[in-house]
Amino acid sequence: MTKPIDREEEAWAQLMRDCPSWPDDMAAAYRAAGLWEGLTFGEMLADRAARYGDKTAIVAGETRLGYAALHERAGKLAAGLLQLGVGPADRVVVQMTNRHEFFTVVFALFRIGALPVFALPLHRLSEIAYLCEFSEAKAYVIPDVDAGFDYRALAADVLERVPGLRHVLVAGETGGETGSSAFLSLERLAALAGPEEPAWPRGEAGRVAFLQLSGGSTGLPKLIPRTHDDYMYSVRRSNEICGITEQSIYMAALPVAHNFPLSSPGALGTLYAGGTVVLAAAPSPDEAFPLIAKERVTVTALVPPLALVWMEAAALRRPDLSSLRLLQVGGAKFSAEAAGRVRQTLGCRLQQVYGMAEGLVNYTRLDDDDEIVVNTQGRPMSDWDEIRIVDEDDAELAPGEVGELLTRGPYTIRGYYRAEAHNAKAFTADGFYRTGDLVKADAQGYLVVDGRAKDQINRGGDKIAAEEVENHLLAHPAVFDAALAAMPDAFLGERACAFIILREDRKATGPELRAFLRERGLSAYKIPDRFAFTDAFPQTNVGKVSKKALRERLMAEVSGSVPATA
Ligand code: OOB
Repeated sequence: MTKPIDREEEAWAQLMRDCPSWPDDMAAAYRAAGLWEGLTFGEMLADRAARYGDKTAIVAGETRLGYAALHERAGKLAAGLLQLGVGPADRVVVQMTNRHEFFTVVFALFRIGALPVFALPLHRLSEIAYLCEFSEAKAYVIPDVDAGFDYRALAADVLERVPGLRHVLVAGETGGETGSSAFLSLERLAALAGPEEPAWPRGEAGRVAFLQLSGGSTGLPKLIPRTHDDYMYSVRRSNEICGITEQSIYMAALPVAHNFPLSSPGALGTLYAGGTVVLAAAPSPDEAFPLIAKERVTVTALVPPLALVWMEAAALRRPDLSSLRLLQVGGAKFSAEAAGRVRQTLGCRLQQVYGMAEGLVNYTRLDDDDEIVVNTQGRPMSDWDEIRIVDEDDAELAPGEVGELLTRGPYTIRGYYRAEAHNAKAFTADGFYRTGDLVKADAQGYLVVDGRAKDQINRGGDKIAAEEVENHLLAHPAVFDAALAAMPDAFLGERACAFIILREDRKATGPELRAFLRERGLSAYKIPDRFAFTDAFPQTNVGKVSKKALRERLMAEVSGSVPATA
C-alpha cells in the first residue's frame, strides 16, 4: 500500500501539471522582492485568530463570528472533511450565497489544502454539472434554500448527471425529500470530527489555493488556478491602495465568491487587515442601506447598474450613509456621467476598479483628482504588473492609441486549468495574458476601457461567453445557426441578442427558444434578452460571422434607424 504522504505528493504533482505556473526565474524574483510571502490562507486566518480573538470578523444576518470562532468552526469542518475522505489537492465546488458558511467552508478547505471551485449563486445545472465534472469534484457545497431557490433540488440533478460526485454539503437543512445518502449538513459534517486534532496536511503557499471561473469567450467555461502566494499578494497590495485597516468595515453586497468582492480588496483583504466583513443578502437599497447605517459600513463594491440604482434610491430616500467612505465600482464600464455624480448623491469617494479573475486589477487611487477618478478605469495595482497595448499583429502601439491589453505579473495566471490548446491562444509565447479588452493608456499609465475584442457580452458585470450560449441554441432541432451579440442598454450597459437562422420548414419562436435554454439548465443571466430571426449572417472577409456587423445593426436600431431583423 502506498503511504498517504506519497499519494498526497502525487496528487499535488498531478494538479500542478494541470495548472501552468510562472517560470522559475520569475517566481524567484517575486519571492526575492517579498511579493510572495510564503503564507497560505489557512495560516493567515490562524494568525489573525490568535491576534484578534473575539473581534468580529463576519456579520451575516443575526450571526456575528469573531476571528477565533471563525477559525475554530473552519477547523471543525476541516476535520470533518478529512473524515469524509476529502483532502489535499481535492476539488470541491462551492456555490454559496452571502452567508457566513461561505467563509467557514472556504477556510476549512484552505486548511486541508483542498481547492474550492467557486461557482456563482445564479449558476444552474448546465454550469454546475460541468464544473463538477471538469474539476472532478469530490463534493459540492450549497445553501439549503436562498432567495426562494432550493439548491438541494439542483444538487439532486447534479448528482444524477455526475457520478463521480460523492458528497453534497448543505448549509442549513438537508431536507428529507431527496432521499440520497450523499447529502450531509455542515452541522453533521463538523460533528464527524473526533475529539483529537487531526494531523493537518502541510500547506505550501506556492500551490494552487482554488479555482475561479473565467468570464470566458469559449464554448466551455475555463478555470483559473490561483496560488496562495499570488492571491495573497494581490489582496495585500489592494489593501494598501484602498486603505483597508483593522477599522475597516467592508460590506459584500455582490456575491462574495466573485473575485471583486472576494479580493479587491474585498472580504479577504478585510480579514487580512483584521477588519469586519458584513454580508448583505442582496445588493438592493432595501437590504443594503439599513445595513450600512446599522453596521457603520465604511467601504463596499458594486457593478455599474447597481451603482445607478443606489444613486437613484439615495436621492429619493436620503438614507444614513454617513459611515461610507469609499464606493468601488467595477466589473463593467462605469459611464463618466454617472461616475461624476457619486460623491454628491452618496456622499462618499468613488474608486473605479477594472479587474479580471485571471489576475490584473487596476484601481484609481484615493488621492487621485476627480478628473482621473471619473474618466479612467485606474492603473495597475503593482509596479510589477507588465502591460502591453497591441494591435492585431501584437505590435505595441503608441501611447493614447486603442489596442488589446496584454499583461503578466506576480498575480496574473500563466494558463488555465487543463486547457493546453486554449492556453496557446490566450497567452503569448512569453506568458502575457490576452485580456480581450480594448484599452488606451494615458501618459501616467491610467487605462480607459474602450471596447472588447473577445466574443463576450458584459451584461452589467455578468459575463456571457457567446459561444457557450450559441452551442446550446444549436442543440435545438429548429435552429440552423445562431450568433449572439451585445446590444447597448442604458441600464445594464449591454444585453444579449441572439440572431437565429431557422432550418427550412422548421419554426421556433423566441419564447420557445428561451424555454428550451432554461430546460437545459442554463442560468438566467445567459438567456438572451432578445431573439432576432434572420436569413443570413453578415460575414467578415475570411468568411466568419461578423459580430461587429451584428453589433452595429443593434446600435443603429437603438439610435433609431434600421431594425435589427432587417
Ligand atoms: C471582474 O472580473 P471578471 O473576471 O468577472 O471579468 C473581467 C472582465 C475584464 O476583462 C473586462 O472585460 C471587464 O470584465 N471589466 C471591465 C471593468 N472591470 C471589469 N470593463 C470595463 N470597466 C471596468 N471597470 O469583473 C473584476 C475582477 C476584479 C475586480 C473588479 C472586477
